Formats: sequence, structure tokens, C-alpha cells
Amino acid sequence: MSDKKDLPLAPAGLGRRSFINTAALVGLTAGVAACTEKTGSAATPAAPAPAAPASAHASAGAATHLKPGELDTYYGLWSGGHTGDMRVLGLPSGREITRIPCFVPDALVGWGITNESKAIMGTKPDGSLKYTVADTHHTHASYKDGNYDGRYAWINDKINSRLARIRLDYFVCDKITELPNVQGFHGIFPDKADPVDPAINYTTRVFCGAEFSIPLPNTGTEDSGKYRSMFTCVDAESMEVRWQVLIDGNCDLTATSYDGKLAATNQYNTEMGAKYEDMMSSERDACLFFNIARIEEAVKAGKFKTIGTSKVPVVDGTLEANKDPKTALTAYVSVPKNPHGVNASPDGKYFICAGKLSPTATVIELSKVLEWFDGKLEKIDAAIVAEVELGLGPLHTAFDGRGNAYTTLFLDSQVVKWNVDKAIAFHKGDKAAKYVVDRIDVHYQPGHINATQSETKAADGKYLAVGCKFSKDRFLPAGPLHPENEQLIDISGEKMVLMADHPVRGEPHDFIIFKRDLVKPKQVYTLDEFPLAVKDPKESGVFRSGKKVTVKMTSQAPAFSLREFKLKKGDEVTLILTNLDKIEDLTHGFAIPNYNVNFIVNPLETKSVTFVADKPGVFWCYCTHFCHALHLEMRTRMIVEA
Ligand code: RUQ
Ligand code: CUA
Ligand code: CA
Repeated sequence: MSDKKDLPLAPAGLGRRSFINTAALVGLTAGVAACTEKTGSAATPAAPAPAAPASAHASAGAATHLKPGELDTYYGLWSGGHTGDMRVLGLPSGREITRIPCFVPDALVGWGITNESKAIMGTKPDGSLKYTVADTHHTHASYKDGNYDGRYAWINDKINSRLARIRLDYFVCDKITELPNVQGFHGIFPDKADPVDPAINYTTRVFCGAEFSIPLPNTGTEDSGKYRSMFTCVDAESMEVRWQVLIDGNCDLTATSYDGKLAATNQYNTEMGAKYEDMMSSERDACLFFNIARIEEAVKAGKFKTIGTSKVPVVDGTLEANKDPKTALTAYVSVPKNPHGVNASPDGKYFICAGKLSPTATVIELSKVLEWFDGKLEKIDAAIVAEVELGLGPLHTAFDGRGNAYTTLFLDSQVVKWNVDKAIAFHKGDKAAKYVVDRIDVHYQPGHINATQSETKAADGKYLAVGCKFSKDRFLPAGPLHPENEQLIDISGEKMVLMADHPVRGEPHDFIIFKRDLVKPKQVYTLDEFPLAVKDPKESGVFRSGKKVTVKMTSQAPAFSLREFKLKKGDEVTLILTNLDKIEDLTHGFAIPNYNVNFIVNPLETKSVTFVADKPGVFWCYCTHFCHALHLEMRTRMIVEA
């Protein structure tokens, strides 16, 4: 542990308050009390960071203001929080371009209304949606050669333990998997290579951490001593669950190595407590490493069990069963009390585990972890090459590709920029190594942080986005619910420069930012994407088989192919609509009054809805998406005979 007085650029009072390690609860309470106050100064009890010159602020702000017609240079994929979607932003402007619905119905797209989206979301036997709430936290994208390859992105739903995949060719959700045997599914990270086949240098798996422990199988027992947590691997292509690892303690966030050999999760509840006091009773917790090749070998060799009705192979990753490094599937590296984010440095060498209740970050060298698995490192904790003080409440870390890390300090309402090599030198005993490069106040209480291309080999150190959990006085008041404040910081120079504030609806959590040319989105579908496509207006009509009726229709501005269609009360109707307009940006909508139907069809897209024609009458089905000068006239009549 460093001498607090030596901490470079330490805000005044850090030394006095840095004993959060032993007085964590007191420290947390003080921090939260501060952030309920109205003024900025109360929220940042630490002395302000050295201010950047005013002119730097002015020019940095200007960079976020794109002239009309100018395009952003980066995409940001943001988790939507409670809205259960993925938000697509352009950066540096911070403009929200679209939202991709995943877990929760969306009234614009008709997500949760159309048969296709319901099949992805999952339904109950009566055809209604299985879930209509979500809590998305983490977004990540697929890799090739250590950089994003534009195939897929993933996002998690913590409430119902679901993982959604987004196709980045069309920016749509195409699969959702519910993880068995877990609750509080939190961190995700795709792997970046196959641990045994160097030719597979792209994502084939997504790793998922479960934060809560539950009885396995979930019998409802009150004895929390019997609860367990699991680490889950999902196949990136099939989205099927490949295997799970039973562990001691819990999972929180997840990181993966560039060689595909290791994944890790930080653990804040190695105590396996059911109450927060219990969860913070030990001085240290762990960063738990998984040896991917060995786990897959064990699964192949049949060394697993299954739990309850789930068929997923579960291997034993508990401490007791993994004491021999030569056969171990897991390795528990000790880190200070209740750590949070674990992040992989872009040089592929380190995982950095933020302290949360400890004012430190722990740097773990991956080659040493592998040495331990080879029986060449006596103690796994020798893989820790630095444990340095950063400030209060370190949560998540981003990178600039120039050897610097940027860590959010939740309690200090700051971002600290620090040099990883210098931190290692300082930890080794070089007390002159000034590893803290800069600090900047953010507004307020930051959680997530990410830099442009941060967790890729192409980290370019241009911009940093910071997800501030509280905005307080930064925006016009609009009722009791405050937006969160996503701030943008210029990190191209030595000093960080605050560029912009952006209000966002609660509450986004994590995000990634990448160069715009890494994706090649298509803006017109092909008819063949859809098995039900009505490829020609001549195929339109009402097709009856008893009470089951299929209505086939196409749209071409400004008309639907059927001017009217007749049904009988009680019919079970499936309406299929193909948009035959094939030029970009020509989207139509289709709404049926009083039938709770509205959805859009993009160029050459096909969607269907199924409903019971239980209300007799005339219903003007109309186009809900402005498409043409005769948009208001674009209608068809649904006549339901009594
Ligand atoms: S974890 S702060 Cu999902 Cu940090 Cu959000
Ligand atoms: Cu078609 Cu508006
Ligand atoms: Ca703990």
C-alpha cells in the first residue's frame, strides 16, 4: 500500500478519507448523502482538480457541435437501462440516432406486437409475452483480430437473466437467450479468440457473470449458506448456453483476454453473504479467473453434472476442487474488499480490477496467471503486479492505447488518469514513479466509463464518455426524476478536457464507442430474409381455413395492396405485410384501431401479427409512419362482420 501523502495530484483530504477500506459503510453513506445535496460543490467534497484553461474548454466544446449535415466519426452503443433497448449514438456530437428494442416492447417498431419479435422475446403458452420489464447494463460487440468486426453486439438483462444479440448489419435484435440456474446476470464479455485454435481469432463465445446466489436447483430454501452462483458461456452463433461453472462467491463484471485463454470476473461477495454487512465483512474479495480451454476439455470429457431440468453441463469451479494448478479450471486472485469493474488493457497484458470500497486498483498480469495454471508460479496472488491508490470509489476503467488508464471515482466524482507502467513501478518500490497523470471533476458520481475503441487493440485515445449517475443541477428541472448525465471528455492531450454534458433517460450503464467504418449497416432488406414475404401485390388476399384466416398484403406508397378486407367476428387472423418499397428511408406503419396493433415495415421488410377479430365493425387501418404526400390517405378498411 502506498503512503497516502505520496499520492501525486491527490485531492486535498484524500489521505484523511482514504480509509474507506476499514470504514466502507461510513464512507459510502457520506458519499450518497453528499450526492443528494443540490449544489455541485457539496457533491464533490474533494478539492477541485486543476482546471484546464478556458480556451481549451471552448474549443473542446466546439468539437461536439457538428455543422448541419455533418456526420459523427464514432458510433456509440449504449445500454438503455430500464427501457430494455440498446441506444445508438453518434459521437462526438452525442446525438441519439436510434434505439434497438430487445427485451421490452417498443411501440414504434411494433416490438412485442409482431409475431417475429414475440418469437425472439419469448412467450407464455397463451401467446402473451413472458416478460415486459428489463434492466440492461452491459453492451459489447464481436471481435476479430482484437478489434470489432461489425457482426454482432450483445446486451444483458439483469432482471430476467437474458442475453440479447444484435445483428449489426441491420441493427436489430435477432436472438434472446435466458440463462438457466442463475439470477442477477450482470457482466458480459465476448471472447476475442479461441484458446486452442489460433486460426479462430474472432468471437465464438459470450461469457456471462451471475451476481446473485440462489439455491441450485431453486427450491426456495431460506438457508442462504446453500446458495450458489455460476459463470455461464453462451455460443455466439447459436446463442445456446454451452456450459456453466459453479463457483464460490459471486460474479459481477467480466473481462476476456486477447488470446482467448482467460476470462475473469470480479467478486464482491466471496463471503457469500445474504445481507450487505455480510457481503463486506472480509477485507479482501477476489478476481476469479477461468481457464477456458480446460473448462471446455472437462465438458468434452463428461466431467460435469446438470441441475434440475436444465441440460446445460455444469463443471466444478469451486476453490476446494481447484487447488492443483495443473488441473485447475479456476484461479481466485485476492483483491481488496468489494471490487467492481474488471477491464482488459488494450496491450493484452493486464486485467485491472477497480477497488470500489477500497481506494485502489489492482493490476493483474495475465502471463503470470497462465504461469500459475502451468504450475510455474507458486502463489496465484503473485500475478498482482500493482495495487495502487487512485481515489474514492473506483468503479470502471478505460484505456487510451498509450499506456494510460482512466478510472471513475464514484465517491470523489472524478475521473483519474493514471499510467499503468508507472503504477507497476511504484508498486515495485519506485516511490518516485508518479503514476497519476491527471484528475478531472465530473458531474456527478460516475459509474461507467469508456474511451473510443477502448477495449480493443485499436484503442485510439480520442474521446472518453463518462456515465454520471446523478445530474442534479446540470439540466433544466423536469420533475422529480433527474436524467443521468453522460459527459464527453477529450483525452487526446496530457490533460483531460470536459467537452459536453448530455442528459439521458435512466439508466444507461455501460457502452462501447468505435470508429464508424467498422460497421457497414444495410438500410434496405432483401425479400428473402423473410420466409413469409408477400413478394408480389398479386399474392395479396384473404385466405380462409375454417376460423383461421391469413391476410396477405403489401405496401407501396401511398397504398396498401388491399383497399379493404373482410373478416367474421371470432376469426383468428394472421396479417402479413411486406413493404415492397425498396428505396432507403421509405418506411410504412400499420395500425388497427382498437386492436392494439401498430408496427412499422422498413423497405422490403415483412412482418406479421396475429389477433382474434373479436370486435365487429369497420376499422380504418392506416399508415402510421410518414411516407408520402398521400400518407394520410394511405389506409385500408378492415370490416369485421358480426
Ligand atoms: S455495473 S455502474 Cu452494470 Cu458498474 Cu453499472
Ligand atoms: Cu405509408 Cu405513411
Ligand atoms: Ca466482500
